Amino acid sequence: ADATNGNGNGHSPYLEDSRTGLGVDTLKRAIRNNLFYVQGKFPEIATRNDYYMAIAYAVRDRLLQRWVASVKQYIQEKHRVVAYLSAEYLLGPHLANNLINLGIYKETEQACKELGLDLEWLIEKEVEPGLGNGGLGRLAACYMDSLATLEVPAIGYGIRYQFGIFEQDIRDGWQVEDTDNWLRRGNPWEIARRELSYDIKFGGYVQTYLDRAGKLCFNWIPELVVKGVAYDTPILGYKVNTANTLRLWKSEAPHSFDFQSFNAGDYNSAVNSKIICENISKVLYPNDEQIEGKRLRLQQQYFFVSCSLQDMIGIHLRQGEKIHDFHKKFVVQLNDTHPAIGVAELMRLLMDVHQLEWEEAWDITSKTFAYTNHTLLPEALETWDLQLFGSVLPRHLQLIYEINRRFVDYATIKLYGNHQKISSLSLIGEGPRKYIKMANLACLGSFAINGVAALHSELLKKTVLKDWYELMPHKFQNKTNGVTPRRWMVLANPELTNLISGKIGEGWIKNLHELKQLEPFADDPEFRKEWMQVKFNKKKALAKRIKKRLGVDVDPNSMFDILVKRIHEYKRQHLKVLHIITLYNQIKKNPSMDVVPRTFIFAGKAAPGYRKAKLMIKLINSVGEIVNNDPDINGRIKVVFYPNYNVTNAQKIYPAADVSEQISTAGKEASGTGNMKLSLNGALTVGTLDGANVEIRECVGEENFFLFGLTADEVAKVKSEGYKPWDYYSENPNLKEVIDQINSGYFSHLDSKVFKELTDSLLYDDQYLLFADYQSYIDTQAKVEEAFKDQDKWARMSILNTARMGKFSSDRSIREYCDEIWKVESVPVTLD
Ligand code: Z57
Repeated sequence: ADATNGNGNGHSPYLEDSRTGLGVDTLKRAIRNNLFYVQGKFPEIATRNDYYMAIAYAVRDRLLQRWVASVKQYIQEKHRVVAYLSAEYLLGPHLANNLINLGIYKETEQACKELGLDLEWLIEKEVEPGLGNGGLGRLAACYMDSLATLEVPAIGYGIRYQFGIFEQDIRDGWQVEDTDNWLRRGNPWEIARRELSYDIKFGGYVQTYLDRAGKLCFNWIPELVVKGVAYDTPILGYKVNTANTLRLWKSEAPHSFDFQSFNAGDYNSAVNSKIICENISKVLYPNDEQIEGKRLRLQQQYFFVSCSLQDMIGIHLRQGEKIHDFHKKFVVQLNDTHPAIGVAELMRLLMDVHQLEWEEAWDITSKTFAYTNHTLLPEALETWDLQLFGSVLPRHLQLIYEINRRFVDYATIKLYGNHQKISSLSLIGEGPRKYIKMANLACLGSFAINGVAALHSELLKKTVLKDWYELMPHKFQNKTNGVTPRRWMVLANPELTNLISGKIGEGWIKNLHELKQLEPFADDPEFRKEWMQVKFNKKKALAKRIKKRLGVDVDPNSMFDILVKRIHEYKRQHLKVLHIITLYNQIKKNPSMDVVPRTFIFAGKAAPGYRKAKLMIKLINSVGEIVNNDPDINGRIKVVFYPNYNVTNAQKIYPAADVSEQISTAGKEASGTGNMKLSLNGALTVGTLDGANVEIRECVGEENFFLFGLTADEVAKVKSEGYKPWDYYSENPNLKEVIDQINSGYFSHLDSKVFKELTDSLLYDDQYLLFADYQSYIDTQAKVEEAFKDQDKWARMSILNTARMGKFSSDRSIREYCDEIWKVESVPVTLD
């Protein structure tokens, strides 16, 4: 029967076994078998989740086949391996992505259909693993996809949080948080490796002693030992056999857990200690670009980094290699400073466990690590109170002191005693309390340091890492971020994918530069029509979701103006609100004016402890309530706050965007990646010259980009001359009206105090220069409106925009990392 499946995979339908075959009938058989043998169910009583699981396990079998082949290949041939260390991986749902990468989406859809199932409906059932906050965690996920697609041997290491990023709900306009119990229905995508575990020490003290040869030795006697257990998730590349490993660590009480000896049989404290151990990987800290300085967070960082480094050393030694060659086997990428403790930990492992001398240990360590910085916000640079640090990691404090002593000696000579520079470079900060500077540890311990967009990398060298750049210019590089076109186009926007592939073939999915071939079609009226039709359908689908979730009617013919990202003052969601109120006032004064109907869509989470960010959400919703229900407006502008922004929702929002809002204060957004996803999906950007916006504009052409606002240099200048927001306020009647209106309680049932904290900061001490950019933003939005009136021209701009996004594939980013930092090569994997 399978002879007619026509799946085009080149697999013989007759020889397929139900464990690995890719044909429709084989998949059908696998799904039916799994329902019975894995879920213990039959169709009459199977639930939606049972079917989801049955399909997931069918897909997993096919992943495992490739995963085992990849591991075999890597072991036999002893390749150099990338270890990506990240405290966050914001993966998004697995099922549909794996179907695409396996090349069996259509076949599975058909198999489901023949079983009376709707694949899309089952895909919607998946609870996404939200093991990250925002851009940084999502970047790690895109990079795992590209590493596998480029067939690069790589392991991603991180933490298996039992609770990921909180779920956001909106009540009375305010954000409320709910826990993310993502594992409640089980996780078919991971495999627990019970046998793969490491003991991790915390607290206590360090004994020194002389060994028989008279060498000074260190013995760390911990107060607490925790076991880290590996949970592996295969990450399959797109239409290749490479399946890499994402290895996440779960904390548990150690097996040698001996409550006889140290708890004297005290059951309660034994249970208590077990809870303390399990707490370490319990929950993701929900801050993006904001540090918390909590003991448990430091424990999390050390926990996963120590597990990972011990694991790498184990892999290396089991291959019969020498510890001295560790840096030749592994290159370890630090995703921000969260895993930077690895520098001290590798020193400890090499010296205290593997008996190397300092010089050799340091030589290996400083050839192993490379560091990616993701922020220019000085307040986001991670530091740890020294006392707290010493109480969690006493041995590492000693090591950091010694690393620093040697470094300061070197720097003193190099810098001829320039004390200010030396103290800025020191790993230890002095103030009312001493603290450890993690960025400095990362810079010193790494052979390469990179920013995540061209502008960001330049600003790093001029500002936050200036002294490091002057001392070690050879370490500094740029690696502009990218996003995976598999998830962000093929999966999120199959309609546009088909339209594109129909014209230029499918090569662009692996080589995004090929999108360039679309350019000529920007002038083809028929293609424009089809392009806009896809956009319209995606807008209709989103409108339907908005209606269902929020009860708000939005018109898919209106311009969808989209601002979705974490809520933060520097990202300036409140600047967008000032624009909306300005527009509202214009219409109120002249209700018959000719206005382009717009739907303003916001989404994003605020860190639970970030009061102003939460207030921004309340402001958006309050303005929405007035605007959406004002008869003078008559539905011409609508404001929507779509709750619980996550990967799943992002996949629905990006394809429906006409306008992409990228309005951070110049010099504040390191790169941005949502800007890339939106632009790839044909949205036109309204943006400042910040982060990767600069490069996006260069690629799409300035005539296809709505630029506004001060440049990073101008921002610095305005600040140095003393920014006076009050002047802008008093000199701009429209701006004044908007602020006064918010303060009058117009949007808050006449309660004039609700938003005071926000408006006060805008009026008196705004770090983010909203008022300085206000008029420029308003003027630019008027141009957006004009442009949208000419739908034919808009279609042309939109097509060109997509056609010119080739640079922003994470495949390009990863290739650059491979060639210029990691020095690793592709290793094709064959199935036997
Ligand atoms: C985070 O998501 C980012 C930077 C950080 O320092 C932390 Br902590 C979390 C983001 C940047 O804000 C984005 O501009 C950037 O695109 C992203 O990291 C990935 O590089």
